[in-house]
Amino acid sequence: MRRYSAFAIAREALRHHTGWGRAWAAPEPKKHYDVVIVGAGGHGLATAYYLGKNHGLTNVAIIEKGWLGGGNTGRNTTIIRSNYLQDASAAIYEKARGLYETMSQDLNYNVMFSPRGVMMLAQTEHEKRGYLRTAHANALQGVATEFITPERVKQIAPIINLDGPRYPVLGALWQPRGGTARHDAVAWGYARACSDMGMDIIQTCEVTAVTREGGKVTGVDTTKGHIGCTKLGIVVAGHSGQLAEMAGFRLPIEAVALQAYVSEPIKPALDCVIMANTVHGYLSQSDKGEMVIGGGADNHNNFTQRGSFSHIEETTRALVETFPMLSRLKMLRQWGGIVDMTGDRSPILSKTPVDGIFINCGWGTGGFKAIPGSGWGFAELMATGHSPLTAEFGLERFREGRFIDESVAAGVAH
Ligand code: FAD
Ligand code: PYC
Repeated sequence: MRRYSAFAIAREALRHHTGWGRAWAAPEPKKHYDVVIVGAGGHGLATAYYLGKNHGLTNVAIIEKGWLGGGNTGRNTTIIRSNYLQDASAAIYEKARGLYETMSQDLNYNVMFSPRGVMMLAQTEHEKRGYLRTAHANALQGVATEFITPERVKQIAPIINLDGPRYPVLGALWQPRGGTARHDAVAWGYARACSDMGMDIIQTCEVTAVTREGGKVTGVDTTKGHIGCTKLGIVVAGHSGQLAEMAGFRLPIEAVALQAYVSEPIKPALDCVIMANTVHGYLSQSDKGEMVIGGGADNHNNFTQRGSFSHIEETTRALVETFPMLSRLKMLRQWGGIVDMTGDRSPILSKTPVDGIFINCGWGTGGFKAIPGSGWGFAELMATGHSPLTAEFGLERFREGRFIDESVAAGVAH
């Protein structure tokens, strides 16, 4: 792989940019791999990357039915934070947040990590008590958050109206090193690094069946033929239920559309991320100047990857009391992604009833922030059979009633 650098940009500028190579190869599938990952979203690609980097496993294929990063990874609103309540969650999300800090250097790819700070507004007494509790838990977990006063909120985000008649701002849970990153770049950076390690990323190749023999995985049938493997990682977000069915087991997962939209670009007005979870809305401002806005998940199961007028109306109405300037903006475009929801709003990173098959799903509305930590832990689980990062997130927790309830920290209404 040719390294990207200031020197390389200068050199290419002098020769009309004719020397850039492909960022990743487009190979035909081989007959057999040590590991096949289904799904070239952030979690699938990060898993492959850490399988190679941390465990020396490079005979790996990542199979994607569309284009890499074209699922939720390329559709999210890019918020990164680790202010979760339970220890197991804080550990994996903080691991991920830490890896984001150095991801551009690690991958030699600018993922535009911007630790601009994330605040979750407290707009009811109940919410305030909840965030105070989270701030205390985070202090014990080594996650840097604090509960801040309304005055400090206003100082950080002057566009806010603290004194709404229904939901005045009572303070906020503030994570100064939370922020955003460019979502496509995260997928592209991992893809380039995986390809450089000799892994095969096979796009426009849909997995249609999972083959097994004597309770053990043997491979997958795809639209490009049968591909054999010793280990299989299923990392397909909203399609996890279908893949599990192909493999012969069931998952406690529902598929729901989550939508977002952006406004016309305006001059810089907001330099942090704000989530207003009581009213179901959140916003940040992109580098292009658009207000990036989202609300709650659709309240019915579906597989549509698009937005709806009712969602714009509902979310904008919820936000204008606290951000009156939004009422003056034109909205530009909207979209949706299919998210994979568990009952406790925590992910599943687990072995499965089929020998050799591992599942990584259930990130629901909040998995972008987790991509590097999830990839790190899931790769360790697949390579060695155990990872301290994923140990609490096994499928057996649903049978044993050991839920990891993160419905408040998830931040997005379900
Ligand atoms: P995906 O990126 O969806 O990748 C799964 C891939 O599997 C897809 O590319 C799909 O095509 C492929 N696939 C499916 N079936 C098959 C098959 N049969 N064969 C081959 N390939 C298959 N999270 C945050 O942390 N912060 C946010 O601000 C945030 N905002 C969001 C906003 C929206 C509107 C949405 C929709 C999600 C948001 N999320 C956010 C959640 C986050 O985007 C997801 O949790 C995360 O991207 C999931 O990544 P993934 O790799 O698991 O899934
Ligand atoms: O998990 O922070 C999050 C999030 C924000 C918007 C959607 N998910």
